Amino acid sequence: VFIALFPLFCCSHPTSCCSAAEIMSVLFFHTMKYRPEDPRNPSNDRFILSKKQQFVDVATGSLGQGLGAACGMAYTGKYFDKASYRVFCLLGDGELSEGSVWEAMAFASHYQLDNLVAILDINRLGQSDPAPLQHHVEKYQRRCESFGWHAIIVDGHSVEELCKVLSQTRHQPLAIIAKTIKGKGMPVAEDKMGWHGKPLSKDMAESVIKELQSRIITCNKRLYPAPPIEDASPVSLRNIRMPSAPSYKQGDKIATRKAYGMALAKLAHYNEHVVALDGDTKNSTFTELFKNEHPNRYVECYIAEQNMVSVAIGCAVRDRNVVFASTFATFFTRAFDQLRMAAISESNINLCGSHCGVSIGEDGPSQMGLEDLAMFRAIPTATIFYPSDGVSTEKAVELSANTKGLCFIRTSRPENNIIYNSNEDFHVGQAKVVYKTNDDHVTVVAAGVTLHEALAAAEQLKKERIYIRVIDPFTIKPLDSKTIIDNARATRGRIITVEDHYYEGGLGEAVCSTVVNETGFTVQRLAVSQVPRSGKPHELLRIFGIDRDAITQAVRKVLSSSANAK
Ligand SMILES: Cc1ncc(C[n+]2csc(CCOP(=O)(O)OP(=O)(O)O)c2C)c(N)n1
Ligand SMILES: *[C@@H]1O[C@H](CO)[C@@H](O)[C@H](O)[C@H]1NC(C)=O
Ligand SMILES: *[C@@H]1O[C@H](CO)[C@@H](O)[C@H](O)[C@H]1NC(C)=O
Repeated sequence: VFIALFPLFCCSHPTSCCSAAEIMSVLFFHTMKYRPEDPRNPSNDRFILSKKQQFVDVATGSLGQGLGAACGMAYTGKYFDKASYRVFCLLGDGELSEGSVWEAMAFASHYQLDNLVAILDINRLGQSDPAPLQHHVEKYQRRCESFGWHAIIVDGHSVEELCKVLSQTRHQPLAIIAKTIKGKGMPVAEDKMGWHGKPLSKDMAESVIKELQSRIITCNKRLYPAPPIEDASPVSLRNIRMPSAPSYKQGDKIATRKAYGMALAKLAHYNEHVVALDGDTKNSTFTELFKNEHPNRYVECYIAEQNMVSVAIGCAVRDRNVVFASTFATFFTRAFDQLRMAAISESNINLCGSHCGVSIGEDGPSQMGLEDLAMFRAIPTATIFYPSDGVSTEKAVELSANTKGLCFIRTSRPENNIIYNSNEDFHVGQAKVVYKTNDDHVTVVAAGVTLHEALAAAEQLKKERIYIRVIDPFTIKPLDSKTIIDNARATRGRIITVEDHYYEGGLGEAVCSTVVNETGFTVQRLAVSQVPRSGKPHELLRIFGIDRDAITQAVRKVLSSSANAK
């Protein structure tokens, strides 16, 4: 009955479903072990429908991402949960042109994910053209084998063959290469181009349903899936707290990227479900410090950032782990589609991007994160932490572990002073006024290295009896609108923002949109205006107009133009 009716469940893409009807039936009524009345049971086998429809654990629809998430689930099952559940991922042949699929294939075999099964629905056709390998199933088999998988070709419409191969397990991930016919069971559409994503007309649908119904044989045997082995223990990820306050002293110097690695290692001592992923940058992001202390909870994802984000999503599914994935901030841009889909999946993942901005110095423009704030600000479920010292970085890690949705922590390479006391309280959406007198003329909003430049500018201007207020937003999203507006009112609406990011989409634009309705406010923005080059960090801050001198000049200019306006 299921085989007959599955195509009708997905009315928008009937031909895509027809090729996979037997596969779905065998999986759900023969192979998979689960409690249908308890779909999120931690011990259930997992299923990911990568080829287009939305299913339980992760949203798909943007092709090529399902297998990476499946890898995260299988890695969790094998190495963290050490449980018996298996992970099944159904892929289309069209999506096999995505490079991210092959990043996942390499990951799965490297970590010997023998609890992972990929079923490739080779139905020959894509949306506007046949898939490049058409029905050459042996070519798919060779590709899978060369990636270290055990690959078996089957007739994807043979229930017997599917039952047989899906029960196999080896010490390798298993690829079932299922030769199928797109639109199978719909005579007008079978193996024909031009039917992708098209519903049948009412008449055609009726005749197809009639034909399918005639094939249903009634028998008294009730099909019921086998129950899972209940060996995945329940996990609580609530209220994950640091065991003690930060141990920095005023006057210490540390880069926020290093403070991040230390904080993550510290948090993991307190909670065994904190795990860290990195893409071969661990001695730059400082997740190396985590790996040294918790080697079994560190996952090296190698230089495959898209897959790293998908694996993170998979590890976080069903609240099994608190996941932190780190690389240079700028390399998350190539995983923007995965991040966007993480929001749709309501995934709870934490990301740390190091090496933001021109202040990284000599490594040059290709390594500088200058678009990351714009990208993360555009994601609805994202929270963006931009800590400016060791204390606030440690607080950002702790808050991130307890905040739903995507959390992004932006860290910097240069060493800077500790500015906060260890007992300072931090909250998402709460800014700090870090420099203030009773006679301030301008409010400066800055974060990371530019906050330290703003503090230096404040000292410099004080000598000229020009007083400024300096605000550390702590989170760029949500932005503490009230603190910014209240303080800027005290400086007659004069605001200057300074950021190590391009003008578009960063801190300055965030501040502009938060004060948009205030009358008499002016916002002057300092940011990076062009593609930068390599150089010494302080030289680059000067050249791109975001250092202490640029701030003092901007303050003088704002004051002289408002004096002229009177
Ligand atoms: C997309 C991306 N991810 C990460 C990095 C950071 N990174 C720079 S070099 C490197 C190692 C490169 O190894 P390999 O390709 O073997 O080059 P080689 O050993 O020849 O230097 C990494 C991870 C990068 N530059 N780009
Ligand atoms: C990371 O380690 C490698 C190998 O030891 C070294 O060559 C490289 O300079 C290190 N990178 C950083 C940023 O320390
Ligand atoms: C500005 O005012 C408009 C109209 O009242 C309102 O819809 C919007 O939310 C306000 N924006 C901000 C940032 O306060």
